[in-house]
Amino acid sequence: MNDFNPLVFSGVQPTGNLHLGNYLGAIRKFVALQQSHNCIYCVVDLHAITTWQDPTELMTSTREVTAAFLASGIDAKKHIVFNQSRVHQHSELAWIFNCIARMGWLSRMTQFKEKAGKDRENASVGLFSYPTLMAADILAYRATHVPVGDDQKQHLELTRDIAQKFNNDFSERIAELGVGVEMQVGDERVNGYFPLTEPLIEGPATRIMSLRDGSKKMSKSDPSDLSRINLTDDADLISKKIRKARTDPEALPSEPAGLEGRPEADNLVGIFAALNDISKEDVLAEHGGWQFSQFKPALADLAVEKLAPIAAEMRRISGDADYVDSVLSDGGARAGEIAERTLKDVRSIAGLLQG
Ligand code: AQP
Repeated sequence: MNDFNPLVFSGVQPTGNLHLGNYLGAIRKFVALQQSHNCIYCVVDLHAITTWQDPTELMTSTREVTAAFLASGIDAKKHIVFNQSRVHQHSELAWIFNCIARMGWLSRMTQFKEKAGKDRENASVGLFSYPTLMAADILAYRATHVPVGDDQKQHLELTRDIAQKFNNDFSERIAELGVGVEMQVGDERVNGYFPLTEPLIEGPATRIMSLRDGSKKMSKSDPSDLSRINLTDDADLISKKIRKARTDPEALPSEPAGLEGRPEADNLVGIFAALNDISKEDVLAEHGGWQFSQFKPALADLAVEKLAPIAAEMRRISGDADYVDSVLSDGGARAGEIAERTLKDVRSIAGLLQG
């Protein structure tokens, strides 16, 4: 635990269709955390351009993710919603972190290996250094908690490594300037400028898998649209995708242990649990022994019931681009003030002369 004021930060990339994995793994948690924390939610357009994006589509997607945040229940007045590129301090801090992070640390990032694929020489430098920008997103606000899906766990560990190295490398300077905060690290109380941010990864939906292949995560970039439920899909399409979802021939077990070795069944039970805010145990207590021919229609009804109102609200909000832009601009101004306070300290800590 650290002694920083609790603050939640997270981001979503505007890289195409938002899907059920993004919603259950991230956005729905963002909504819940608003009750207990101050929250900053960011549409990370600078992350998106680490792979090629058509500029017009990028602007549309940025507004669409913002509309999804608002339609899901994020309160942009009480909390902060903005797009990353408006707050230049993210890029400035990312550069400083590029000089803190080690090549070896970034070389171990599995997401880079997956996204770059075999043609690594041709990947952008930005894709390689993506995790240092993510660390900057979080630490520009000295955020203490980050709700994310399971796939981001390694990046969060890197964020902690960067924070710790910065705190160690500049410990004397931080103490001299009196800008540190006392925090617990292992058995010790230490003084540091950046918190060691905690990931919030829990519940039945930390990794929603593809509907076509239970070994792959549901993803925006999967070429098969049948692999994912998009937040904009209508009721018929949601039902069709669930009907066509790959399963095995067995009935559902009555306890979670019976889902072992059955990734597709496990995934559908996890989705049902997450949509209903109950555990997998509860789902199986009620539906154990059911064939998929019975369970899939029940899941489709539930998914439509939960997602249709969000899709309708998203369409309504997306239709008013001026309103969406005003939310982002207001959020960007408020985020920029906080980030600038951090950067002022960081420039002094690092010895970068100003003014
Ligand atoms: N399948 C998933 N299950 C649970 N959570 C997920 N997230 C993504 N996929 C799943 C979480 O959604 C948040 C936003 O993700 P992102 O758009 O910033 O990046 P991503 O993880 O790269 O998302 P995609 O959909 O998989 O995009 P592509 O195909 O471009 O790689 C994050 O918190 C993420 O964990």
